[in-house]
Amino acid sequence: MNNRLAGKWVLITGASSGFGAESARQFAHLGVNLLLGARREDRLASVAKECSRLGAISVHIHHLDVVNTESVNAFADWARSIAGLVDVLINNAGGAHGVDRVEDGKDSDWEAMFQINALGILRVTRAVLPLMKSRPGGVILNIGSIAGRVAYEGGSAYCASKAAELSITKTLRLELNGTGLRVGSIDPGMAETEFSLVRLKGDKEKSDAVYAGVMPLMAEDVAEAIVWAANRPPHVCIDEILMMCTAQAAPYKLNRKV
Ligand code: NDP
Ligand code: 8X3
Repeated sequence: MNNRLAGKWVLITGASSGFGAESARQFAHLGVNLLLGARREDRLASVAKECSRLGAISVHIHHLDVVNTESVNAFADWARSIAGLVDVLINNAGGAHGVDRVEDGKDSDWEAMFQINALGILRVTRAVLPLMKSRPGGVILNIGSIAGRVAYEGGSAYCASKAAELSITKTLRLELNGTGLRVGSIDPGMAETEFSLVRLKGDKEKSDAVYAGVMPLMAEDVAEAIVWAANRPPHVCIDEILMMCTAQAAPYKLNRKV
């Protein structure tokens, strides 16, 4: 693979686990500079250590809560003070909270999902765009989901927040036309990360059951798609990638061998 990213500045939100952490590791192999954010700074520090070992030119970490505008703006100020610019922005922070049907839904879960998955992308992009506008060839990749395209029972607010992500991505694609910046959405199906543990409020047994009898996507598979999309030549924009494990033909159509 041609490496067009060596020496570039890559900013990843939600880099403390799952797709974000694995993308950081795979970008590190290409010799980039990394700016990593999330709420769990101890986890960020371990990811940073690995990335340095794997070949990143430099790795910088900072607390980030995408729900909080002050935190997002402070993060962007920090990125400006260290790097001055950003070549690649990966809006990955996100997740699901709960599997309730609408009739039993909790305000706190609904609000968390819209805050993190939809408004979080808007806040981070607004704050980081000024660091990218002078960088034709820059890339913004937002992490969506099959859930943003196909609704399923128990997924109302998560699916809606990911549908919002896709609309935000398409809006940015239009608004940034002519700047040389590229914008795309990477939309995976079920993947084994901490996602289900968070969604099921820490219930490990239920979380393990989500992946029982299937070979789901792994963080490595999704990170490969993210890095590949970011590494295209400047005249190529990957607008959307929809990817699922072979056993999953739709969110509700899973071939389990159990
Ligand atoms: P993980 O739970 O492993 O990772 C989620 C990441 O998001 C963590 O680093 C977490 O960091 C961060 N995060 C959550 N809330 C916030 C916040 N308020 N501010 C900053 N960071 C936050 O799950 P995945 O890696 O699977 O999820 C990554 C993305 O992929 C999410 O957008 C998710 O919706 C999406 N996705 C996941 C799929 C799956 O099946 N796993 C499939 C399709 C899409 P911390 O807690 O330290 O803040
Ligand atoms: C996560 C994939 O199918 O659990 O976005 O909604 S799914």
